[in-house]
Amino acid sequence: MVENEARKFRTLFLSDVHLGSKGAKASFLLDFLKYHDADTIYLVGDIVDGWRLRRNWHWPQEHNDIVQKLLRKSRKGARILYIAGNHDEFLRDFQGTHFGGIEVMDRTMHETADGRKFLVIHGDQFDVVVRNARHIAYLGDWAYDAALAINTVMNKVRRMLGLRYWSFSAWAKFRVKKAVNFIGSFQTVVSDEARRIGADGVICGHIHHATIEQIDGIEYINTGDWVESCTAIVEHHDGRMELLSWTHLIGEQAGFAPVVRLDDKRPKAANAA
Ligand SMILES: [Mn+2]
Repeated sequence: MVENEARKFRTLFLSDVHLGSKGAKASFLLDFLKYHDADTIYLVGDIVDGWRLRRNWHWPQEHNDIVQKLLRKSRKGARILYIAGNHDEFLRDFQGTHFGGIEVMDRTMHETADGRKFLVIHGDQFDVVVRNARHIAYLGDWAYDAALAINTVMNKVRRMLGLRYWSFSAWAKFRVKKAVNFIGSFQTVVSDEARRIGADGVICGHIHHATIEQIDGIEYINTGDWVESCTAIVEHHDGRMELLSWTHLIGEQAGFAPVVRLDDKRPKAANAA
């Protein structure tokens, strides 16, 4: 049936699924993966919520199904790259290795069909820079590098102590009134990094706030999440980037009929992380 055929893109970017937590909208993502395919798939961090799994094992069949679905796409020829996030940072110890055909790394560069270079990174690395942006701008490059190193060490120690990752997004959400400013700071800091390494843009996740926008000449793209907004970024075969929102797709494109009933458990629209 033509209407049920998957849409095939050049690249698909997903992040912040948080499998292993009760918040993961696994059935929506399963449905999305059924109707959306790509030559290359980037998992942009926090796909598995290791921090939560350690405390409270929550792994229903649907979460397994997503892993199986991705592995099947890999077997059928899709290249899958898994960029580690802070919730699945255990993967950072396995950089450069392969799991069932899935390549693991901390960051990478993606080149679009029309030749633009995008830094692909989860984004938690910049939490500490965001918090101390003013001081670091004043102190310069060495403070910036030191801040990144401190953040890594601090969270490694927290992990050893069994503490949760210090989450920028949770912190920003806690300070609701200022959240928009923090999202703005995050976007600026991550875009600065893309500029620093000579990229045209950046594709990240982490703050659960999907968008495609220009920030001082850098194309800032955030994949969003599958906890609240259920969003993904796709690259068309001509290099054009598009933000897909599953809640919009199921509403507007009857051809992609969802297999799950959505009447009573429709996720909220995208909002500030
Ligand atoms: Mn994160």
